[in-house]
Amino acid sequence: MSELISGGHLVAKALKAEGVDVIYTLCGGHIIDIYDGCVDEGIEVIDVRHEQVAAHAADGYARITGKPGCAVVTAGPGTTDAVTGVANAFRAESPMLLIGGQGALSQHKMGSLQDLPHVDMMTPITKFAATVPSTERVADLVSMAFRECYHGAPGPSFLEIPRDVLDAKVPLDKARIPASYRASTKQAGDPEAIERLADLLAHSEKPCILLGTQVWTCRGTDAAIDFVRALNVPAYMNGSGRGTLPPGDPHHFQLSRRYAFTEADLIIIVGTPFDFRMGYGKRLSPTATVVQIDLDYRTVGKNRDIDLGIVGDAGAVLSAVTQAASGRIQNAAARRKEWIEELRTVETQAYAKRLPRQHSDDRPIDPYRLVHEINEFLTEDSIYIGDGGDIVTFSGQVVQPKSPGHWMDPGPLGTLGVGVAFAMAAKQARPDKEVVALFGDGAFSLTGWDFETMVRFDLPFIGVIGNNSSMNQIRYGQAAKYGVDRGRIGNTLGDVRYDEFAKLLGGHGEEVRDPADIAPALQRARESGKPSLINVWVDPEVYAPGTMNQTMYK
Ligand SMILES: Cc1ncc(C[n+]2csc(CCOP(=O)(O)OP(=O)(O)O)c2C)c(N)n1
Ligand SMILES: [Mg+2]
Repeated sequence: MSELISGGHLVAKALKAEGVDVIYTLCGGHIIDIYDGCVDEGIEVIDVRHEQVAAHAADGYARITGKPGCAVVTAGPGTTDAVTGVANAFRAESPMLLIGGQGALSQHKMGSLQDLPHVDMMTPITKFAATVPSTERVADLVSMAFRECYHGAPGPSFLEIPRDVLDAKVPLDKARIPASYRASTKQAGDPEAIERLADLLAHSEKPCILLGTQVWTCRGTDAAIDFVRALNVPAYMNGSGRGTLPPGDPHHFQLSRRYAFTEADLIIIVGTPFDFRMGYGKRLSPTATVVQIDLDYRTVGKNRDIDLGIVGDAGAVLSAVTQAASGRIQNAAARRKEWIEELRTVETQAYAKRLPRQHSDDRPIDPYRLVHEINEFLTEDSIYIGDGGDIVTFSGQVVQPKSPGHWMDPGPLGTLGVGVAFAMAAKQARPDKEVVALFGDGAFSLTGWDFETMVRFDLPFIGVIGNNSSMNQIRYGQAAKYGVDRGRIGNTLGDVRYDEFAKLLGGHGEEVRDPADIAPALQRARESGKPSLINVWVDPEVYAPGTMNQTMYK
């Protein structure tokens, strides 16, 4: 007779087949058999303090490793707690699998402990959500859920496994355990469209390209670099696409984006939707030729008319275009010298205008000074994470990751509380890297208890709290609308010593009030080799330009 195997052990085998080597979890009686399977398969179990963190960590793991992340949570409140993390991954196009427990099938609709309609709840925020109907199908459905994560633009999947299905044992030879079940996802785009884009590039005097999140998702960094260099195209980067080119690269531009989008004759948007971050496409010159490249057919041409749309993998498409254009581009590329110089002038002027703020000696500390110090502190091996409101808006302008894939922000859901989870996943997946996270005090408080998990698993990172004792990004809008007094309702936080909190939990902590102390404190945190929090008191009366313009609502 064939060996018997339980559902939890089948989950672990399927995770192993997918290459997943860690799960993020918070325990519950419904899911413990999965842990037992993980022991056999050598899969690490990282147990966190809140299920939201488990789901964000799975999202972060996917971003860092290029493999799907996995979070395992118990039925009912375990699963509802994880909803925000799944939703964040959904908007950020991050492939992850959430496995939720469920009451036994034999007690279906009887009011079992922690029973909820999880699949109904998860359906609108996942690419795939299903119940595993039998123990034999456990591994089959896990691999199906992973495959669904990669259909079009990636995203999360959800599976609930009823307790009796998970705990039951079936003969190993009756269980389907897929081992090879995925097609290549690298579509190079329609060859005719590639030719057209090559032609547009050959005739363009003032092209520019925006390298979005999918450039990193598709691991298209080298292709993007070849493209901008071979064709001499200035590049802007957003989301996880930041860092595709290093700061100082002749094709790296950031502060002149609005100017470029107004003046360019050809704008190529790669792997980022026309959502609020792009002003829904409204901020692009109406006379420019606009080309959009995306993994998802549904994203191309949405919210704004385009001249050419290409569905495909960012790296594969850009490589094909570079190849198609080489040979016919020589003069065209040389002609762009002036355009590049024009943008560089705009860029340099914008930088010079801000520099005094970045060097400000003010007390309380000007947030520009804080983010400037952080930017100076980052090395090629620092993964930077931003988690907060106004303080992170400042950092978006000033902090430049030095390497591809070294920038993490929540993405278009704008979820506060991703920071500790992303730090956890980044450090665990890439112990050779340094992790630097900037938090708003409001954002940190949402999921900050998981600092303890970082201590417990010995995952050192450098955490900085831009502490203004407020939910400042919201306060600005309230004060503008209702006046300064009424503008203080619902957005005030205490003067909390997050450095003491870090020490209480076994980490390193320091408080900074003087801007000259920021750099030495960062250095000491680096040398401490511990999870750390530097509590930097920043001026609550200073707001980022993006917050003052309320651009996120426009
Ligand atoms: C989970 C979640 N809740 C609420 C919001 C709305 N929100 C956006 S910015 C912000 C203030 C954040 O405060 P903090 O992290 O201290 O940053 P600050 O703006 O003060 O620099 C809030 C509450 C959100 N984006 N996410
Ligand atoms: Mg704050």
